[in-house]
Amino acid sequence: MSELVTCTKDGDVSIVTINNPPINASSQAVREKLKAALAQLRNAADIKAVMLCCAGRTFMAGADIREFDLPEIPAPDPNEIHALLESMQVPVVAVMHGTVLGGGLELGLACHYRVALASTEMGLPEVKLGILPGGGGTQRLPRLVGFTKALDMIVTGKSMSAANALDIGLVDALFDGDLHAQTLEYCRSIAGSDCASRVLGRLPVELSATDKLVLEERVNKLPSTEKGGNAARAAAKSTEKAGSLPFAEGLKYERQAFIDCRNTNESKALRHVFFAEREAARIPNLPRDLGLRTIQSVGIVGAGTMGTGIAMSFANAGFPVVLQDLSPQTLSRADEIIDSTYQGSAAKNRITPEQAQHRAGLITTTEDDMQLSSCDLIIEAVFENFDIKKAIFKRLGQIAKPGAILASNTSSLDVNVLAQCSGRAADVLGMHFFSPANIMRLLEVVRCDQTAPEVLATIMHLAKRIGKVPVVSGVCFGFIGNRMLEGYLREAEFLLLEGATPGFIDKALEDYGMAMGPCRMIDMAGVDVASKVVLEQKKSGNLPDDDTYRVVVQKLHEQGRFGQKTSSGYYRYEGRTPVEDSEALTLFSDLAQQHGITQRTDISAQEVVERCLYPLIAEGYRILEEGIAYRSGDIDTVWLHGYGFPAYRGGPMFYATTIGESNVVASMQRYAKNTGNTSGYWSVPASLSKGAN
Ligand code: 3H9
Repeated sequence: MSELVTCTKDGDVSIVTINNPPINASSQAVREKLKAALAQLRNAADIKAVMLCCAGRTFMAGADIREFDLPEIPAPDPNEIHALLESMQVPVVAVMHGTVLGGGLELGLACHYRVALASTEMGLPEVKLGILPGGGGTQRLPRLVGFTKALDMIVTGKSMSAANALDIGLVDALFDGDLHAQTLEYCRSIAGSDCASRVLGRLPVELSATDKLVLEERVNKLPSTEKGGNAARAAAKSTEKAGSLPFAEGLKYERQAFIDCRNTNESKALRHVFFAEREAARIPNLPRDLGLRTIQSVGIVGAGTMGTGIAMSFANAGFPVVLQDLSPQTLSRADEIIDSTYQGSAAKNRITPEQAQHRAGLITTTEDDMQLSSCDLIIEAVFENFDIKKAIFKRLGQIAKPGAILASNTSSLDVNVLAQCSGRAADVLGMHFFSPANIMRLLEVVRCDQTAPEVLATIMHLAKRIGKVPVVSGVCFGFIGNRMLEGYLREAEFLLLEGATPGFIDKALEDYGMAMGPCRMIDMAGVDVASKVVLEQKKSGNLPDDDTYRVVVQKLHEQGRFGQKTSSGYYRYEGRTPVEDSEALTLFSDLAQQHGITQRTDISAQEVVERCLYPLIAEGYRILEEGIAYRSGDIDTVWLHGYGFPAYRGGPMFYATTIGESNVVASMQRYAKNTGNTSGYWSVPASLSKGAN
């Protein structure tokens, strides 16, 4: 293993290089070596400047997040390193490239000068981990770039380009090309300069009346402490302290606030999410030397909303796509959607007009399925009709070139059966995109009984190339996400029958943090679509054959209340705004009466949240027991990226551990008793009971 920190010399410039791949995180070992290197350089009489660089793809991209689980940050403390840098007798230049984030930018702020490659991105993303910059970021940045600009970076956690950083004075010079050689020259130009005047902690910072107003407005717009806003609020407060406390006191304040944030559930959840997302992309027990199949072109069968969205996902990443459909009308509608989507993105300056044209040009629409035969990957995305899908897989098995991967975008059908129909089951898997497929990042990659390991690995790798967050699921009804959703929707509907209104249920769950409550969600996705799934799945025996099971959605469907598209569903709609509808409420109470369900007025928000979430969580435990998901973090990733579960709660499985599995079990047992349900809806999975003991 190469040295974590090396020290070399070029004439009278000393070059300190950190080498801790992949992102040069500031770990205890890195800090220890850096401290030793700086201590040596303090006494070197023959140097005129120090370059502080990082090897590999990036300058330091932050503190090692894993250290935050330890009771203390192991010594030496980052602030000790920063103080050493500031007290050097010769100018120290931070030489930045890649992604200079968090503790990495704080390291740079402790240097006397900062130079960067033009392609560098920099920022203080700590709030995204539920913490705040704890290595002086909230105290030094306002002194360098002014209070308002610093506040913006610290509270949003957003990165900025090197060009913007130069504009606001965060970096002193930008270089293109040979960063090392140009910095050496730069070092010689500043050799002998007064570095004490460049120590940021010594600069004054005062908050003007405007700064104070900006601060107030900013804080007022933040989510509450309980709803994921704790870190951003603490970060704003700490940045404010730069204006009111002496530097050393400010550092102390910041550190305590950092520790307080680090210990919150918000931060624990967000750190869990960070690692879970990365872990989800890993397939356990793959042979090390497994080769991937080459994917350079993609075919899609079915040019409806899903197929078109999937086509754009690939075109966005530069893949040529053949989008095939038997209906010329569907194809011309797809062409229109593709053009208008890209033109819309160009109009909003998200992409250039040239990019829009290029991306649209990558998608060829055709009625001729033989054009799919040369594609490396073919994704079937027709509507959920098993017979049609079976026929398509039979045909794809015949026309696809050898080695091509065949995927189905089904959300509910058995992909193992489709694999058999193709006659080449090893090449087949599921790719369950979420709608709108060109926007939503989640991709459930469904591994079938006979999917070849390299096929699964190829698609996981490909998913990352098109910017998706892939999660592997085994084959089962609804895969990970929709299978868990079922219990959630079941209870939402029972609550409607028991007398809760759609508005009350949605508000309770949105207050909990869900992006959208269940009633609004189905109204948006389409009551007709949801009802058909229930009907089909009841027929196939995947859902309970119980008269009351999801009877509400079926009744709404029967009444032509399809949701937003017919301006009535669980709600009635004024434009896009849902309004509580007395007709719908009467429909629910009539249904309750028919099924002998007594309505009550004592349903609390807490009951709504527990009754909807606990069946969902319990299903997650079953999914793990059955090996459908590899890890509980995978399940959390599905819920965060596919269903609007609040990241600051870490996902349903993580949430269960924060509130205590024994509490989940006790509540489930209570609801089993109170609701008097004997259909096993409240049965507790063995692993959840075990976790509770
Ligand atoms: C901080 O700095 C606090 C300080 O203010 C104060 C302290 C007192 N730690 O994302 P990738 C791993 S808070 C540990 O796939 P990319 C990651 O898990 C921190 N590990 O690469 C993965 O491991 P594996 C502020 C980390 O090229 C591997 O590195 N900084 C860390 O797509 C590659 O990561 C941040 O929040 C870390 N800090 O993206 C930046 N970062 O291979 C967080 C990454 O085993 N990091 N790993 O799965 C990122 O945003 C992205 O990793 C980055 C690279 C953009 C840098």
